[in-house]
This record gives sequence, C-alpha cells and structure tokens, in this order.
Amino acid sequence: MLRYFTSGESHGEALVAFLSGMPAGLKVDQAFLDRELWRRQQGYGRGGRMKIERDAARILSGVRHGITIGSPIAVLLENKDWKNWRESLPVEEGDPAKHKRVASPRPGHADLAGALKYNFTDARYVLERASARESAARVAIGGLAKLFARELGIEVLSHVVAVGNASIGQAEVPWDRISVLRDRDEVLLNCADADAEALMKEEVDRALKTGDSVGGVFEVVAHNVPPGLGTYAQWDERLDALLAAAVMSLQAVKAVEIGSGITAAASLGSAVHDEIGYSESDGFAGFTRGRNNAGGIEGGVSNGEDIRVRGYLKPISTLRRPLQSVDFATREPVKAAYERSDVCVVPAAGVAAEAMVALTLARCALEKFGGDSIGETLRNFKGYLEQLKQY
Ligand code: EPS
Repeated sequence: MLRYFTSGESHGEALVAFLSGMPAGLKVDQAFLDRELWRRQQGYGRGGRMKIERDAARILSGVRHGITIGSPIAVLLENKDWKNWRESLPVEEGDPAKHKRVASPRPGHADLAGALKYNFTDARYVLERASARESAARVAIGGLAKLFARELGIEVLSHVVAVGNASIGQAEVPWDRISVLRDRDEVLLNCADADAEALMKEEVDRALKTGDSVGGVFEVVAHNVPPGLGTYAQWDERLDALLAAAVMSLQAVKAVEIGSGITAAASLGSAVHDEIGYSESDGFAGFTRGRNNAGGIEGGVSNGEDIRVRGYLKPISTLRRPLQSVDFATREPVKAAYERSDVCVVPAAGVAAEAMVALTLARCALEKFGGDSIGETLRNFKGYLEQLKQY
C-alpha cells in the first residue's frame, strides 16, 4: 500500500516527506521533481517568502542509481528562511526573549482552534505546522507519484478556474489547453484563458491594494486514467471520496467538486448524465461520451474519461488589514496578528492538489495492479488493458 507522511515547521530547518510502498525500478527524474516544486512557488499574489526559498527535493533514501529500490523514500526540502529563525524557533530551549509570539489568533486560520487543542499560550507552534508551506513536501512526493502514473500513461495537471469574482465559467477546458500551461516559464494565474486571467490579476491587485486577500477555484485534471480505479464496493474505497479527502486536506480548501457536481444539483438528470456511445477504436474499451459532467467517476469508480476535481479556496486568512480578534494573554479586543503572507495562492494550491490527486491515483492503481517492481506492475496493467480491449 502506498503511504505517505510529511513533517516540518514552516520556519524550521527543513520539511521532510516519507513515501512508502512505491515499487522498485521507477526511474527518478530529479529535474522533474524540482520543476514541480518551482511550479508550486509561482503565481501572481505570492508573498515575500517565495523570494527567499528555491525549493529542491533532496532524496535521502529509497532511491539508488537513479531508480526506486522498493524501500521507503525520504525527501528533504531545506527551508532557506531557517537562518533567520534559528534563534526565535530553536529545537533546543533557547532564549525565550527571542521567541516570536503570535499574540492574537487570525480568524479563519488554525490559530485559535490549534492553541486550544494543544494548550499553547500563543499561536506560534500552530501556524508553523498549519502553514501551506507544508504542501511543498507533498509536491515532492507527489512528483514521484506522477512519475509512476506516467508509466501507466496517466498525466495530472491543474489550471485556475476562478480568482475572486473573475472566472472562466463552467465550460470544460480541453486537455490540450491545460497541458500547455505546464511549460510556461512565467506563471501569472495559470489560467487557460488570457482574458479571464487578466481579470483575475485585477482581482488580486484589488486585494493587494486594500490589504485584503482573495480565494478562488482550481481544477485538477487527470488524463488517460483507465476505467476501474476505486470501487463502489466499500465506502472508503470510492475514488471520488478518496480524491475529495485528498484535495480537502490542502490548506485553505473549503469545498471540493467532482466534474460538474455543484451545478448538477440544480439541473435535471437529462442535462447532467453523460450519454454513452460506442466506437470500436476509441478509449479503453470503445465506449464513448459526448461530455464529462461526471468528472470521470461514476459510482466511485473511474470510467475512462478525464478525472476532473475542483478545489474551492477560501481567501488567505492572514490579512495586512487584520480583522478583529482577542489577545491570548489579556483577552482584550485587538486586531488579529499579521505575519508576512500571500494574497492569492490559487495556482500554487492547484499544483499541490495535482500532487494529492497523483498520490491518490497511484495508490488506487497499485491496489488494483499490485507489483513490487515496475515491471510486475506494468505486466499486470497491460494484461488489464488487453482485457478491456477484448471486452
Ligand atoms: C507558504 C505559504 C504561506 C506563506 C509561507 C510560505 O503560509 P501560510 O499558509 O501560513 O500563510 O506565508 O511563508 C511564510 C510563512 C513566510 O514566512 O512568509 C508556502 O506555500 O510555501
């Protein structure tokens, strides 16, 4: 079973990610992993931190001579900002006078709930772990999951659907317009529509000017996924449920949609469900669809169409013009704490969500096809593809 964990504080020495259960023999492309990390750092509206960090995945274990060896993989991402925090956030006791308290919780952040839960007198330790910086570690191991998925012909990418009130609308963006975004060396808002992207930039500018923040919607698309991943047989094995949890687990995501799930709720069945046709040479087994409102999943099982998952992001909760809060120590009304932050992270969250979708698909594929080596997995996979062709 593919399992993974991350560790690390936002301003600690490093982030660490662990990935266990990857078959042996997968070629590891270091430049690809680092490019994925770079992609997560991009986007209009990021804060000053992105000028400090240049994320790189340092693999500590589980990969030798450029291939996975079936052993647990540990990846380390250095925090360059650590040198500025050594004294205020040391591992050892250090000098309490140098600690940086977060005296008043930010509404919308984990600050208050976390401080109550762990019995902290301020929110420093809470935000250090709740920060979206952690998602960099997921992108590193998500990159490995993407390399595995590629062996099966599956590609996972994202694009931005909305920032604030600026949106590309409901129409499905075809794969070839999403895949070209990956190679851009300058990322504005990672939107496939230039006009919509210009309006999105205006939304960010407005928030920047007023000391506010802005949320939005990204869509992750998994292309060329075979039918049969996930199952309706048990609630916790349904692919849509697994993807929803994976994407919802990302910082600031407050809702997840599969396909056109949200508009479907207000539509008639005839306008929603994707009619089935047949054309021998098409798809995995010849069955075709004229549209993909189901987002590639029916009954918790992939159906061979592109998988489409949207994440809805609340606006970042750290505001330069802070909302009302209460001082942890005095309980007096004060403004919420402000720390250097981003104003808009929708494109970056999309990249982190790609990692979560890739990890989820890799786990489901390994459950279905098994294999301790890539060769074994691919043999089983090809046998299944043949079965679909013969269906
Ligand atoms: C970061 C996301 C944001 C940034 C963080 C880096 O974290 P949060 O979710 O806490 O707002 O603010 O950088 C900092 C904490 C900082 O010092 O600027 C990321 O995605 O890497």
